[in-house]
Amino acid sequence: QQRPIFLGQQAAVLKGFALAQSEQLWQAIQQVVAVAPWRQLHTPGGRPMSVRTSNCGDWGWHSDRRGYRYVAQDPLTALPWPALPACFLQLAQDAARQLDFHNYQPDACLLNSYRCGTRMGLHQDRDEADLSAPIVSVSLGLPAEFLWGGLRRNDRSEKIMLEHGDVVVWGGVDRLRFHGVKKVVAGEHPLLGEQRINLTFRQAKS
Ligand code: MD5
Ligand code: FE
Repeated sequence: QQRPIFLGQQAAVLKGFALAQSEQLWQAIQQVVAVAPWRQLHTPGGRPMSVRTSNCGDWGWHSDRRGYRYVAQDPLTALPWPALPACFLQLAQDAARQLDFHNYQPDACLLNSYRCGTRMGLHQDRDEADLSAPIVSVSLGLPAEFLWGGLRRNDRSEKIMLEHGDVVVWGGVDRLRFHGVKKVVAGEHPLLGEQRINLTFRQAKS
């Protein structure tokens, strides 16, 4: 494992950190979405998001007319979200530890699937109770250009290419940076096919 590539004081890319486990992660993803299928959420304003999502863990991130929030049950199936697979938790905690976040207990994992043309606009992640806990993001499949901004929407943003197996940890002073994902370019990944999947680990409650 190479050194972290720091983007900010407390945010860094761990290049290829999940590579050795990528087949195991892909198996676990398929088990999660067999129970909690991919779906397209709508913004509180009623627009469909272009990304497809699912969740696992105690809490799942959801968005609809009533707003953004974490819910314990999948609104699509009325079932509890699938448990966080052991390999997910291990990877998220190992990655957080690389940046000295030692008591990381993610209770939510959002899965995002990006097909060719899918993007995610600039936003902040601020629906979590404890904003001092880091977020860990794992990129798999097709590459994407990630936009890494500042603490204000209009601050300049930097472009970073995230590839299969890359893990990013965002904590502390860098936790509330604006960020987004540029349109994913068509391609075929040998393991995941025509998509990019991102796993986003959060400590949603307490
Ligand atoms: C993605 N997902 O590639 C990204 C990875 C989302 C989302 O942004 O909200 O589903 S997570 C990137 C992230 C999370 C928390 C903070 C910062 C970036 N940041 O301060 O830049 O699908
Ligand atoms: Fe985000």
